Amino acid sequence: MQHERIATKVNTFMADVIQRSPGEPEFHQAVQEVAESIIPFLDTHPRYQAAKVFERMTVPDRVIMFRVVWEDDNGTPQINVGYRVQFNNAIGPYKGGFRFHPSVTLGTLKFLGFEQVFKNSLTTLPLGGGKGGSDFDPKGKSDREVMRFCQAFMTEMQRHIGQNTDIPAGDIGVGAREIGYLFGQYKRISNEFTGVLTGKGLHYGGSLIRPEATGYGSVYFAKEMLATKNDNLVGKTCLVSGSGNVAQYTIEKIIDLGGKPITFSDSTGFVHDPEGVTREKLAYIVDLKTVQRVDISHYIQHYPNATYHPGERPWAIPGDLAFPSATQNEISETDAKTLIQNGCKLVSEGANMPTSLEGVEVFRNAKILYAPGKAANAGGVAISGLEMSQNSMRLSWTRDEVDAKLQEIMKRIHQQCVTHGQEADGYTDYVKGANIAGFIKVADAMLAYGVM
Ligand code: NDP
Ligand code: 2IT
Repeated sequence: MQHERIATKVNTFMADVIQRSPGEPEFHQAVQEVAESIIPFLDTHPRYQAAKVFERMTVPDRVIMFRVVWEDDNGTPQINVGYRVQFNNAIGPYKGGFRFHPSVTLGTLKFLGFEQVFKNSLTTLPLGGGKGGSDFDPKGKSDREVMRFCQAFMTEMQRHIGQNTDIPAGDIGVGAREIGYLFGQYKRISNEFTGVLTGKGLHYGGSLIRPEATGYGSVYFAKEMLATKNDNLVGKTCLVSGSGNVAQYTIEKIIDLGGKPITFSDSTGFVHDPEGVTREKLAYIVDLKTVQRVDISHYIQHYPNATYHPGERPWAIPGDLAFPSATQNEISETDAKTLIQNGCKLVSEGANMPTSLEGVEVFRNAKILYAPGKAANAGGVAISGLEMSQNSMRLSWTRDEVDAKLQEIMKRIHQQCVTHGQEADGYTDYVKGANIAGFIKVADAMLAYGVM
């Protein structure tokens, strides 16, 4: 009965969200997952409900959308769309990455911006949430084309961001190369050297451990979850998806902590290496993806005991732990069931929303250790927050100092999830825990500001 009443409330809430944001299925999915945690919580916390704080949180503070025109190497003008979704700055300036990928739409960036608000709140740092990007595809472009695009994109973007207003960073398709071009153009136009972007190169204001932070953080979070069962990563077979920034450092930290990564993927398919990816093999993957910029099928020419599976994802390979680290909705309901049937005990999401709503239900019903991206991958933005601190202080911390802070932050995020997500039978619902903990801090700040 209680269950049905809540379901009706969630449906009514979602009908309103969908009506206000038609044609944005990923955004609806992200809101629905949070609504299922927050709406029952509001029942016992009427002051948030009376002020309609959660309803307000589903509408971005503002959306900026603009044309980006740049010249390709043949001198032909190319047109893309640029966006910045400034979702919520109740607890700090807007913070979140840029994604450059042909699939980017306003709906994609609204889902990412919405998730970012809760994630950033969980980091314990004073960071609001935002996301931006473009439908520009860096793949197959020359460095100079990428540079011209980044300069054209930043020429408009620069008027909307700033070190105390909105601090972008990287995401899919935006790595060290793109951040360099973007920061250079911002600096040129503003005539100021400030920490307006994070993920910068070490020689111009970047933080040690920022490139590693998302992947390392996701594995540290897995370590915390396993510790609640008196377990650890030693000897565990690990399924990783993706082969970009997050996947690379996830693989590295799994190796460091004694686990055995046996898969990785990209948009063309996945590789299964039953002998395990070693540090040497990882260096080869990094070279393929960031220097040669080719697909991962080349791996098996170098390591013939591995197999390449075009057009597939790694979830049918038996493994103890799963680290989805590529993109949204890469684990379907069927994939989730297969993982459980094959004995998977833990899922730590390095990617944002990699599991479909139905897949999440499968993991929660099976009561495995399942950490949603907004908790497990928050290490990246947390170290971005520490890059901002170092920029403001005009000094930089050592690798060990930043790594220690990252581990401490992941512990605190884990603790918040346990505090708000533990159920009567002792099971920790990390989805509920992350959503409620993230919500409270932002909601309390919004209440303090009155009606706006
Ligand atoms: P990268 O661009 O470095 O790597 C992305 C990886 O995912 C590549 O292997 C890419 O394959 C693959 N991929 C991208 N899109 C698709 C798709 N539609 N289908 C299949 N594979 C795809 O990005 P990151 O590693 O930075 O980001 C990975 C995930 O982690 C994203 O969900 C991102 O939002 C999330 N994240 C990133 C953070 C960061 O600090 N960078 C922080 C927190 C979360 P290919 O090379 O073929 O394109
Ligand atoms: O999804 C994410 O948290 C990121 N892409 C990182 C954002 C950031 O500001 O470092």
